[in-house]
Amino acid sequence: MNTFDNYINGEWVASAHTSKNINPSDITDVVGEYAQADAEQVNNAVAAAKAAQPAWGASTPQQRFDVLDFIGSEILARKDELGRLLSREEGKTLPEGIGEVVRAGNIFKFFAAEALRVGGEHIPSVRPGIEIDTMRESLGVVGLITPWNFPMAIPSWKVAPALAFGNAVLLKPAELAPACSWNLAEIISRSGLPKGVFNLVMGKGSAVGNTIVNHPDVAGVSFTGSVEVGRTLAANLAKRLARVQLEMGGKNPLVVLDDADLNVAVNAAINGAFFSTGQRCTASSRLVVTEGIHDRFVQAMVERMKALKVDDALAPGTDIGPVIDGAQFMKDESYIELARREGGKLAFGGERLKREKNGWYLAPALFTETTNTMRFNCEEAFGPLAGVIRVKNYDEALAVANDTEFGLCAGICTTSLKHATHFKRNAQAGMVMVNLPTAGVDYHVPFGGRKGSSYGTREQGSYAKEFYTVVKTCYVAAG
Ligand code: UN1
Repeated sequence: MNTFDNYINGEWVASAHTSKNINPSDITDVVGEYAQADAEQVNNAVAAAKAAQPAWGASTPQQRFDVLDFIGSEILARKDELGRLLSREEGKTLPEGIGEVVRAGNIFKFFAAEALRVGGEHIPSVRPGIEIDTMRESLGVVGLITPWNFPMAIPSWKVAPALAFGNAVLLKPAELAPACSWNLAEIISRSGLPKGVFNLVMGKGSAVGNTIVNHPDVAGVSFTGSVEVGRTLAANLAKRLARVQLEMGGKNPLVVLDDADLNVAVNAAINGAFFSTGQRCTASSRLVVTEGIHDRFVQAMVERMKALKVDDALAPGTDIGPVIDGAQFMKDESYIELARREGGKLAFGGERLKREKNGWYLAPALFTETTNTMRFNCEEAFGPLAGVIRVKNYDEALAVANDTEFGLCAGICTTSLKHATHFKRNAQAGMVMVNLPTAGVDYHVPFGGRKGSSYGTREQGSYAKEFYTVVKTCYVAAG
């Protein structure tokens, strides 16, 4: 069995304990054993990062560009191999896995160029004889804690801006899918980045994550994961006045109006609710449908769902791969049971599927006759489950869409410019999609939400620098 070590201060470091990374499409297939860092190793990584950061923070934009460009180029060149590894460890289909790797490569390319664009401003003072400059400096040592559902893209969209703006990094990937981050670390180890600037510390949130969060030398933590963990993390970081950026759950509405193109709406709903096994914080889990199109929409959804192939993520033609593991599978089943108890009508799916390989296969489930106040429509399940909520008209649809404690994405399918424009302005979400799935975003624009979905500044695009830099304002008396 292959064992994969942590990467600390430019060295591969073994740990006393390891954790098995299991292929959810075939639970007899172990991807590898991944080291679990202990507190001492995390502390060593923080010390290495702290020692290495000032020099990296003072490096030229060209040096940073070259390192990030190298990483991006290698990821893109190895997209098929890394995409296959991603699908094997996470369970999304091979085209989705390769797509995610390409996205990660492009993210590094984007931030390579962002390193060249860190400018400042020159502002005349309101007082005579004084000149003012604003500039951006690195934040310092940052902790990056990432989830299993985008094991290549999310580490990349945190690591790339962190390095581009001169920070030193501790990356803690999710225990369930560390292989992509390990490969990212291996590429980084050959990129010319000075030792200590990037450290990979794998292991449990309760051990590795907590040590990072509570370490006085970690200036900020960017986290993607659950609301419960995010809340505790923010409280702990606020106590020591460290910077925090959280991306958490969603209960994203996709509104379908009477005037929608039915085919467009069904494509958006199938993709948004069920692709990547529904394991996306951007998934469309609430389908808010006006009564004139409701029955046709449900019928067309069921027809499409019958044709979806749920199987091995790596098999050609698979539309939906397995659920990540047994615990998530049981959570999905408990939400299916909850929807039934709350009076939802199961229109399709929801049962465990037997396939050639022994994996966590779940038929995507669609519930109708649900209301927005059911717990099923309030809590994020993180599985291939969706509830249809029937509404009278656009006004009710908008009110239902906004009636949630989350606010990541909101989608609408309509051919009315008036409703699309009104929805863009009035949806209480960080991202709005018109005639598109709520999930699946570009890599060069800001990503983030409102209310319980996000906390802190936006990730990605040119907005990423708000988290990874600090602004300094300099006053100079000219004469
Ligand atoms: C996407 O929908 O393309 O964890 C990205 C998540 C999000 C990323 C979604 N942070 O699902």
